[in-house]
Amino acid sequence: MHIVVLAGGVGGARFLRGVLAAAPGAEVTAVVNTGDDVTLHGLRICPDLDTVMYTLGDGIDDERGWGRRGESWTVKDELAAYGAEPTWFGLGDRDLATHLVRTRMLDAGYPLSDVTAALAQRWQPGVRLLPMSDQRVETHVVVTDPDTGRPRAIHFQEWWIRHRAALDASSFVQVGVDDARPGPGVVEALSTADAVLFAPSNPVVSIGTVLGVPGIRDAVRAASGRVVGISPIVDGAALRGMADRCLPVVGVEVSAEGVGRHYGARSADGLLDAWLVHTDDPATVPGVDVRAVPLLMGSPEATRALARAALDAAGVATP
Ligand code: FO1
Repeated sequence: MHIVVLAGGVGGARFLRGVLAAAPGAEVTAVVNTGDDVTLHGLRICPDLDTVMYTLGDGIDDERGWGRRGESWTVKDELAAYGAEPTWFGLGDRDLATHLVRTRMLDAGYPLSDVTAALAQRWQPGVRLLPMSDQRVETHVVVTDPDTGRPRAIHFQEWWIRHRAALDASSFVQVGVDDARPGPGVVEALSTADAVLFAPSNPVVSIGTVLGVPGIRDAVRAASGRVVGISPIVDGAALRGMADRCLPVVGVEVSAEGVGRHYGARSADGLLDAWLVHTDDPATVPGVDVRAVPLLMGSPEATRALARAALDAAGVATP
């Protein structure tokens, strides 16, 4: 059985852990958002790929949800002592090795997909980790500059980390997306998938960015298996991250129903065959099989149960 999961960072990584537990022995491919990627201190950093790799490789700091367990911040403090900006980015000493290896391989001419496979050799995540694209696509956020009152684009990481998404955003721009192609293996994976799952990741800047790579949306619509999404919104609020700060920017209601309608029904030029919403959080999405199940991933058992519910909605048997 071949399961393909479109995923972003923390929520996507945790959901993937549940998929592996729910379908042991299945081939699982994760198509991961790279729009959060950023170059800082001369290093290329891929937050969502690293979060998935560390989480499934058991190196993640579970409390933060990103970066390494047992991390130290000596280099970060030394950079700050030099006044080397940005000082707002959490650059961990252990994490730094990943960025150094990745940057060296990218500079040597290896595509991101090869670099990711090389890094995953160490971590053995148990899924095939595919960047959504080998071409650089970066999410930038257009905000009103507090000093000048004029619109300014800042990198998503600055908006997310430095400003905690508190600056009102007027739009998101995926810089480079027009020249991007699906990464190696992505279209093939989708065409052979018995199930395609949208993890409960940010539907705008994570899942939305993946779907924005020319060719990926059509590949999902053409997938042989059923397409099942999991709502990242419960009772009108984001479970984690700041999807509720992103949805209004693109004119989508902050509700399970709003996000489900945003993805749309595959039978009507949209993407979904089924949509999982939280118990007691009803939603009507025309043309889509909506199922109410517990969405909170508070424990490995709950996460596995959620993944089983998603695979069940995809018509895929799990043990
Ligand atoms: N998130 C934060 O809130 N603060 C940080 O300082 C931070 C650093 C960081 C470093 C490496 C990495 O892989 C992720 C990091 N994140 C941090 C999380 C990251 O910004 C988000 O996980 C994604 O970009 C959003 O999905």
